[in-house]
Amino acid sequence: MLQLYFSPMACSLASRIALMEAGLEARYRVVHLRTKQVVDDDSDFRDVAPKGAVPVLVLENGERLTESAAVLQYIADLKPETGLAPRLGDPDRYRLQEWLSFVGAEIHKAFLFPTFWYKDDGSLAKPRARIPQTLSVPSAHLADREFLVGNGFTVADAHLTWALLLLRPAGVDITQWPSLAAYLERMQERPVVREAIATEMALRKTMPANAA
Ligand SMILES: N[C@@H](CCC(=O)N[C@@H](CS)C(=O)NCC(=O)O)C(=O)O
Repeated sequence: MLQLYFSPMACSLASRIALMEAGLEARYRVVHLRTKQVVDDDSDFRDVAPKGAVPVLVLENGERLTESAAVLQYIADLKPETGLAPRLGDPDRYRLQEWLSFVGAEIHKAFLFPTFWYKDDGSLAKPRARIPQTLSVPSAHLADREFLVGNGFTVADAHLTWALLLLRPAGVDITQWPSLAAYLERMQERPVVREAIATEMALRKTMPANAA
């Protein structure tokens, strides 16, 4: 069975959403990000993942896959009929990768990650200054679209949904971008997305010293 190492409401939420949208069973293993402890057996997460970061997907053959963009596409490709990713060769596949990279680099690492992990000694001013320009891109794109790519929900939507959810605790009010706020509401109306968030929010309450 697939296994997903995750931490409640971390970027691994997108992988949980993808697995659930694909109807794939998985064993979900909680990682405490600050202590790097795997909660169910007290083992050291760094033995599984030297990067020390979630998500990690353990494949059926035992190999471990990291990096959200890769994990999300792998999950989507296990169930191509769900349309969670355009098929290889479809030009929209590159649009999907474009959005996965954008969310991972320009939103997650550019300002979500520093906001959650670094003490604000003034060093967050520059990452924060980038937020309006960065968010104006998906905001304009979604002004007349329901989804990021094509006409259906893809793993890029799972990734962006997670990032938008974390903006509020990061102190960013997304109602400044009405199309993003409306998009987030739409995504949260999806039963799977709602269930995934509820599961992880409940778990998060049991791990107060965890991050992100
Ligand atoms: N580039 C990676 C980033 C993964 C990442 O930074 N995960 C965070 C949680 S959102 C994490 O586990 N951080 C713990 C750490 O870096 O020590 C990806 O997109 O999957």
